[in-house]
Amino acid sequence: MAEAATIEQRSEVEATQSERVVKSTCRGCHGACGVLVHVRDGVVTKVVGDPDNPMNRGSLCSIGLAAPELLYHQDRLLHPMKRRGARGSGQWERISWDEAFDTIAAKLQGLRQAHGAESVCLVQGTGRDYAEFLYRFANVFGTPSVATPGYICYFPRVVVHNAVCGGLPIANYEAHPKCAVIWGCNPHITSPEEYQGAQLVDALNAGMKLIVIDPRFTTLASRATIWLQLRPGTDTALALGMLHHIISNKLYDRDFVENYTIGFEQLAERARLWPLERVAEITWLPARKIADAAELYAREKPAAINPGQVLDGSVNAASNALCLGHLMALTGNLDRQGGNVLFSPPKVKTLSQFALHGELPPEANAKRLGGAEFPVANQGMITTHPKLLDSILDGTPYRTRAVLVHGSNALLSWPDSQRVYKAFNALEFLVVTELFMTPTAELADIVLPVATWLETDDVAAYWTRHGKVSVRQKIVQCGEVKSDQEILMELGKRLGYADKFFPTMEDALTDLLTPSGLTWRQFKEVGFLPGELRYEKYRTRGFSTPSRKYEFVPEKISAMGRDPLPTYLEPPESPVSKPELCKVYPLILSTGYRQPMFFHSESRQIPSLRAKWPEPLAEVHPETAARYNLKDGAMAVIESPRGSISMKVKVTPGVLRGVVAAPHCWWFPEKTSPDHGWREANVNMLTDSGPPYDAYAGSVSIRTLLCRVRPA
Ligand SMILES: Nc1nc2c(c(=O)[nH]1)N[C@H]1C(S)=C(S)[C@@H](COP(=O)(O)OP(=O)(O)OC[C@H]3O[C@@H](n4cnc5c(=O)[nH]c(N)nc54)[C@H](O)[C@@H]3O)O[C@H]1N2
Ligand SMILES: Nc1nc2c(c(=O)[nH]1)N[C@H]1C(S)=C(S)[C@@H](COP(=O)(O)OP(=O)(O)OC[C@H]3O[C@@H](n4cnc5c(=O)[nH]c(N)nc54)[C@H](O)[C@@H]3O)O[C@H]1N2
Ligand code: SF4
Ligand SMILES: [Mo]
Repeated sequence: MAEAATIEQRSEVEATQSERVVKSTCRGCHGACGVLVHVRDGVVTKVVGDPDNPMNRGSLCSIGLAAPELLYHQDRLLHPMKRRGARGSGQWERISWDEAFDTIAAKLQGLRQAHGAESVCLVQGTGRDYAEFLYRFANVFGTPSVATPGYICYFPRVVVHNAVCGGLPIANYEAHPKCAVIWGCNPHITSPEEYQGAQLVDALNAGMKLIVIDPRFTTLASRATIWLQLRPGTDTALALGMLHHIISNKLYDRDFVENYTIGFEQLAERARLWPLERVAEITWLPARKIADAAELYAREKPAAINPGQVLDGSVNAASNALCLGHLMALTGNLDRQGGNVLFSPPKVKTLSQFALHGELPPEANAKRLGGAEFPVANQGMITTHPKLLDSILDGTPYRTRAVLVHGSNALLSWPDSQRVYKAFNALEFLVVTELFMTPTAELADIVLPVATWLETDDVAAYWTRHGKVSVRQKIVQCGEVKSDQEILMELGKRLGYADKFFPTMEDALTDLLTPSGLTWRQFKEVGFLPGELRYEKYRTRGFSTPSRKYEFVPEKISAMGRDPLPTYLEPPESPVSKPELCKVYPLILSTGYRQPMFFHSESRQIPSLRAKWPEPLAEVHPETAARYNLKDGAMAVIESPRGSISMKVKVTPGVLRGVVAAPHCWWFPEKTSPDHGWREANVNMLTDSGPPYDAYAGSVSIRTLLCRVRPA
């Protein structure tokens, strides 16, 4: 009975008599929706949206609403486990936390002594609020190896935007832009990084115009003023064409360009190489439509650009970020209300402060796998997956022998799954900290049961750049689970670094909150901490760049020895770059469109969510279907030079002709064999982890490649 409920900001772990409601923050995805968690007799009964939270104002998505199903799922890991049989045999034995920690600590000590700290790699999946603890552990232990998807997701744009303007500019939906460019993105479903879908929807309802750049007819495309259905992987050419059009037609903001930027002439010269006719040929878009989009974006002010991950998971990752930054700057939409804003963070420690980045000795830092090759990834302290696989399998430039995974179902989400499988089998020691026994966890020596967000105290949305943090509270405890933060702190202590890790989680969070002057307990009362909101800060203090201006030719990128101006490379596998291969694999495979009820490989075991989307659907255009004899609802085999998978066909006029759009990370937890069907419909069986890579960030073309399709 919600009416009788009292709202408490306190975390209570023991059972109580009546229902209570606790404010917290969801972490079913990247978003940070405020929630009210209803608890009766110590049991979470439901999770609803918090109307007072400015991020979501009461709305929640299906993943958030299903949180109690996740929390109490019968298959959750509740105790540490040690593998008994061979890797992947599915034979496990329960052990105590003491035994687990002692075994891991002894193994890591031994490896460090024999082969150096760099023989141990820490792995994290997508951005999560424990990144600062993971890095702290790695830095204190002395390994430069922290492998994350950051090189194909988010960090190319973070580092590049930081070079051009000193921060990451975020679409300011709250201030209702007049126009938004949704660039390979589905924010109302994905809330990627800083964005909250709910705010975008509000802005749309207030009359915001949309330019949607997507080979698929998405829900947002259906509301677009202009929909650019481009050939997958050609975004950089499109962006260069838009830059060219805006410059050559003098549609740019002269005041901003003259007073607050440097390098305009060089950019103009580069852009001249990209006349619309050339761009039209590459992108398969009509030149007139590109011009219309450029004009709409340049004229309708304020306007915001909302980039998706397709721009990062590309061999053009850095160029894409350069182009988008330049579009924002040229049109004067940078750091303007309703444009793309450089939000000031709330007063908490930065990730690098809390993570003690300064503790990692320079000689260890210099050993980062791929560090010299990929300066942008190196600056983000990211080891790329391909370089880690090379290190494990080939011992180049040294051998990685142990991996500690915190939140990655690597067999599903990393490029080139067969190679990941080979590599994980070749490891001396693998620890996986997980919610469920995933196909990746099945390969581990030790599996540690992790807490959900309902079982974790945390400063939520810590790593994002929308300028807000909010409280996440430990409300219940299932089995013996511990949060990633607690696990990493305890392991740090067992390795002899008690001085670097805190006596309790409360102490750690109070330390993280130091600049705010709040203790963790006080923060729980406050619940929400915004940074200072100020627009057009450049007018008084310039941009945080070496020149204090927006840099069209960023000095920091030049200093990395990379071209500071954007250029377009064809995807490594495309009808243009590989015409011979295209005769055998004639279709473009676009991987990884997000489904609203699954976060990557998660939720496939949650009944209410799986019922809404029971199986993976490969989308093809009716003409493509007719040509390859594919029937709507029938199974098809999709093949690339690397492998073969099966998915159900969805015939829809909404996808570009000649393209197969397939979701990523599909596995089948219901299959009781220890591989849980990870090879069957996993799109990364088809992707490649080999070169070419983005020369700045080491990204791979994980979302665009060639394939062929036939009825199963
Ligand atoms: N082909 C293709 N591949 C892609 C993509 C694509 O579009 N196409 N997208 C890429 C992108 S952008 C990203 S970011 C990556 C994502 O890749 P990952 O983040 O590695 O995603 P998952 O493989 O789903 O792994 C997450 C795992 O963490 C577990 N988990 C959930 N919460 C926690 C927690 O709090 N602690 C711990 N320890 N575990 C937890 C889940 O059960 C799940 O098994 O995938 C990439 N892979
Ligand atoms: N529900 C849910 N939410 C998520 C995730 C999830 O797995 N599920 N993953 C999270 C993560 S880590 C990330 S990085 C974000 C990603 O989130 P987004 O970037 O918002 O979304 P995606 O669905 O990956 O891709 C958006 C659109 O890009 C289109 N697209 C494909 N190829 C191209 C191309 O070459 N160019 C252009 N312009 N468009 C293309 C696809 O058709 C798709 O409609 O979502 C986050 N949120
Ligand atoms: S959008 Fe993300 S944070 Fe918000 S309710 Fe859904 S899963 Fe939770
Ligand atoms: Mo991502």
